[in-house]
Amino acid sequence: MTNNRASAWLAPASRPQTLLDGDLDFYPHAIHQPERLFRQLLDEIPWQQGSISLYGKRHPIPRLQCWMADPGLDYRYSGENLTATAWTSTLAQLRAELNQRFDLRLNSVLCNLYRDGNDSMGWHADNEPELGPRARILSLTLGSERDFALRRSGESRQAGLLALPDGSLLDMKPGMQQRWQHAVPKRKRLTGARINLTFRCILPV
Ligand SMILES: O=C(O)CCC(=O)C(=O)O
Repeated sequence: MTNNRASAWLAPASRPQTLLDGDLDFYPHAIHQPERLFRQLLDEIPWQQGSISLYGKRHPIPRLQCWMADPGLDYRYSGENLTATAWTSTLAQLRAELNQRFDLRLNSVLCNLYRDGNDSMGWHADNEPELGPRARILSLTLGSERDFALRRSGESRQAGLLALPDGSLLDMKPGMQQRWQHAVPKRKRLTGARINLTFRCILPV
């Protein structure tokens, strides 16, 4: 057992499954002790109910969320302005480990809490201008397994479903957000909660 502070959460490096012609790397077991990390984050993150505007009316989004980022890095996402919350110690540590492992400069994370299978996320690509044209996004799943649906940009037909287990990591490579859209569909019978963390790098304006 290593006591190395640099690997408090990440499991030893492993080879990913490469999908979508190289646009997506999938690490099924990226976190050790994912249950502990899930419980800690459930408690530690100041979860908020966000809303979106549809035809002039505001509607609650079907999940809780929190935008955590370096100071001043606010984000416009799904028509909503997200104000940066300061890093919690756990997420600061996890970000440092991911930056080191993947040689990145991640400066923000969108945290989503799917309370049960009624919570979901609709089709979209993370292609906001703040991410630049070559966005690289690391997406971590903790808790209940959920399906990650994929379709090609500009098509309405679903191309596939990837089951994301507890402790898994997706490395969405530059170009994926331009070529693919993704969604987390409802699963009405599912009672367990899931946390998803999408670590991003917001570019200076
Ligand atoms: O929950 C997920 O796996 C997807 C999250 C997502 O698409 C996003 O945060 O933009």
